[in-house]
Amino acid sequence: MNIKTNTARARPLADNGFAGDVLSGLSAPRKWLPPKYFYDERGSQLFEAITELKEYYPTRCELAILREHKADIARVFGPKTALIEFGTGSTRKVRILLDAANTVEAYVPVDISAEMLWQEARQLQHDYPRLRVLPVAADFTQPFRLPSAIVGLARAGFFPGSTIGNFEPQDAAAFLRHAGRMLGARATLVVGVDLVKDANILNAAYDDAEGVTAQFNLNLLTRINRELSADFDVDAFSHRAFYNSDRRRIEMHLVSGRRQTVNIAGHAIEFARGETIHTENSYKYTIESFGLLAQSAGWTPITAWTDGYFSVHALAKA
Ligand code: AVI
Repeated sequence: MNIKTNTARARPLADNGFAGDVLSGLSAPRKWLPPKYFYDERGSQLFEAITELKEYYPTRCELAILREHKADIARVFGPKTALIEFGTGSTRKVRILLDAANTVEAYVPVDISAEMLWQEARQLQHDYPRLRVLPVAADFTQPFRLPSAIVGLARAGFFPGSTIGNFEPQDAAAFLRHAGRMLGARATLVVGVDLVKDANILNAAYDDAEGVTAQFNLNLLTRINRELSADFDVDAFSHRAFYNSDRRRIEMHLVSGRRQTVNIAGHAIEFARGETIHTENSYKYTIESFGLLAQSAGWTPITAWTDGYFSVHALAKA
């Protein structure tokens, strides 16, 4: 056990979600932190910067696939459709589909970060005045209430960005099942999925020459320092990312450069030299392996568009 409690200053582990998750992850035999905590304001800016890097191909490839096949993708939706986007950050990708799909009558962006959601929704409503834009501030991985204004419309889901790759495969299947329940019978779902490829390309995408991904990873420690009164010496940790070909995933870790003790919310966490905190997995699929995953979750693969690097899948309810 490498967590010690200073009872005078310790706060209970279940104090709040962030503190509880950090302390339980860092007290596990193999230390880990949930990747959802990357995205504070600075982390979101750094992720945007990652999407512009020459090494980070997924965003560029997905945008190009959406542009090239937008008419075919739009045909999957059918007449009088409500398009529901799970985890909308920016609306850059959905705009490509909206421009091609004149059968989409309502757009429901769902995101936990309410401020960005309202801002993007307001701008989209301004740019698409005939579309009903109905934002829902919610955790898209949990059941949420869809707006009553979409009653009577067909439902299509949109989950771009290969965010599904950040879920463990069984959680990805659970998410697809949940999306199926939320969307209902005869629904369709368009999902962006990154593909298995040469390890050198994958390694470079997650360990770029400018060190932006390193800053993104290390920012998690800065956030813990700020929000949980911790004393991580951020310079004493370094970024490590590599493709684990057995598990078909990129792993990101933060490596302790020396033996050290870090205090977090009154708890002392010991690090050996070289010990790592596992901060993210980014699973890669083949067209076939993702199709099988979708089938196991009650969806029928209809079409997949790909450039060999990235893929966009259309699924229909089985
Ligand atoms: C958000 N997600 C799909 C990114 C990915 O590629 O797994 C997060 C990321 N982590 C490092 N670079 C990008």
